[in-house]
Amino acid sequence: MRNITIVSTVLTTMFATCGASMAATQFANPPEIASANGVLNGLLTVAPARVRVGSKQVVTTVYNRLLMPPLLRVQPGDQVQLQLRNDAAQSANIHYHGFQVTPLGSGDNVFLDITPATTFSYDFEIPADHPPGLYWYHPHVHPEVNPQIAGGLSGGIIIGNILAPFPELAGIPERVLLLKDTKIRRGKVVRNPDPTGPTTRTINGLFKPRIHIQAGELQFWRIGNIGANIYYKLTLPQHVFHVIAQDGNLKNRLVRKETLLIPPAARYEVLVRGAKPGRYPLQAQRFSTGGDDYPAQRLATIVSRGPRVANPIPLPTSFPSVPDLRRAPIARNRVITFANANNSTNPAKQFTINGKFYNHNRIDTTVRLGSVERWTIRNTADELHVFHIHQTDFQVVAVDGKRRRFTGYQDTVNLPFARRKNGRLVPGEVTVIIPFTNPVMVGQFVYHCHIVQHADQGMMANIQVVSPTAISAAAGAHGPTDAPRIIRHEHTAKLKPIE
Ligand SMILES: [Cu+2]
Repeated sequence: MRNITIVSTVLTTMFATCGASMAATQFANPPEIASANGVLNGLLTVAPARVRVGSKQVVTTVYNRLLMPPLLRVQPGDQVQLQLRNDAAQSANIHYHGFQVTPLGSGDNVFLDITPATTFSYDFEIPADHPPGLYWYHPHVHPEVNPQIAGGLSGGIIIGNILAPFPELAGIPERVLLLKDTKIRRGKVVRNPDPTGPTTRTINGLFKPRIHIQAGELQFWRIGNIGANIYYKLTLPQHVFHVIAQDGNLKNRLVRKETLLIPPAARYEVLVRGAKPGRYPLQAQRFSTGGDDYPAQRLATIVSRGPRVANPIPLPTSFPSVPDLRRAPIARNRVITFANANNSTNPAKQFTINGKFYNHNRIDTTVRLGSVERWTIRNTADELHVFHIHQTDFQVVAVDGKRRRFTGYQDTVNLPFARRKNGRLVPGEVTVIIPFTNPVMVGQFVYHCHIVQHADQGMMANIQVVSPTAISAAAGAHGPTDAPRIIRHEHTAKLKPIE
C-alpha cells in the first residue's frame, strides 16, 4: 500500500530501558453489565463528563461518565432491555454494530432520534442462533456520528461463548482490548475532528497499560477498533496473532498474522502465546489511508515473565465448518461505487455512494428477503474507504480482482484505493456475497463508509429488505412499491419518557 512506512521493530532491551522509569498503568478489562435470566437490564446515560485521556483531563460527552463505558455481556436468545438516557445537548441513539437483530421499532434502529432530556427503552431479542463474539455500540445519528464517536461515545459488547467449540481453551485468560482514540488540542477534545494527524490512543480508556503474560501461556485477546475514523496497524514483536474470529464470526481455520490491520469498526479475536521473558511493545504502526496519516504510537507494554508454563495449551486445529456462500445461487449482482465528490463549496457533502449524497428520505437499495446477492464495491478515490452494512455479515470473495481464500465472514471490509495503470485510473474493488436471508433483518437500515466522517459527509445509503409476502400484499393493494419513504421521526412517538 502507498505511503506506508513500517517503523523498524523496536529492540526489546532498548524499549525496556526507556519504559522502566514510567509509573506503569496496569491493564484491566472494561467494566461490565451482564445479562441475567435471559435479560440484559442496564442504563447508559449520555452526558458531558470530565474524563482522563492519558495525562490530560478533558470534558467530553461519554456514556456513564466513563471514557470506556460498560461492556455489555449477553447471550444468544437474550432480551436486550437497555435504557438510553440522553442528558447531552444533541440527539442520540444506539447502533448495535454487527448485530443480526431487527432494525425496526425499539431494536437496532438507526433512524431513532432520542432527543435531549429523554430516555428510550431498547427492547429486542437476540436470536438464539446469533453468532457469538465481539461487537460494539455507538450512536448513529446522521450527520453527527463523527463528533459523537470521536468524543468518546462507544463501548463493547460480547455475545455468548465463542470458545465453546474448543473445550481445551476453557478458562484461558480473556483480555478485551477496545481501542479508542481522542484528539485533544489546547486542552480540549476536538469536536468533529478531521481524521488525519496525531491522536491519543487508549485501550479500555487506559494509556499505555502493562499487560502481563507468562512465557508459553496462551491468552485470548478480543481486539476491537471502536474509534471514529482511525486504522490500527498492530504489531507485537516475538509474538503472533492467531486469529480465531473476525467481526464476531468464527473462522473456519486458524489464521496466522504477524501484523493486524484493523479498519475502523473491525474486530479480531486472537490467541497470543507469551514469548520468552521480556517486555514487548504492542505498537500501532504509522499508517496512511492515502488521505489521512496516523503517526505510530505504543498502545501497551506486554510483560512476559517466567518460568515457562510446564504444559502449554496447544493451539486449536479443528474448527467448525462455515457455509461457503460461493455455492449459493446469486439472485442479483450489483455494483456499488464509493467516491470522493471533491466538493469545495459544501464541506458537509464530500463523499458519495453511486454518485449520491446520503438522503434519509430516499431508499437506495431494495432487496427481497431470501436473496443472496453479489456486490462489487468500487472505490474510485485515492484514499481508503471502509464498507459496512448493518444487520448482516458477508463473505469477501475477491479484492482488486484477486480471489480470496475463504476463512469466514465479516461485517466490515477495507476498500483499497484507486491506482493509476497505463495512465488510466483503476478503482479499488472488493467483491462480497451478502446473504439477505435472515428474516430478522426485514425493514430499513443502512450501509456506509465506517470512516464515520465520510458517512456524515454523504457516504451512506438506505437499504430496505422486504419479505416476498409483504411485496405481493402491497402489489395487490396499491401496485408495486419499490421506493417507500423513510420518515426520520416516525418512531419518535414510541419514545417512552421515564422518570
Ligand atoms: Cu470513507
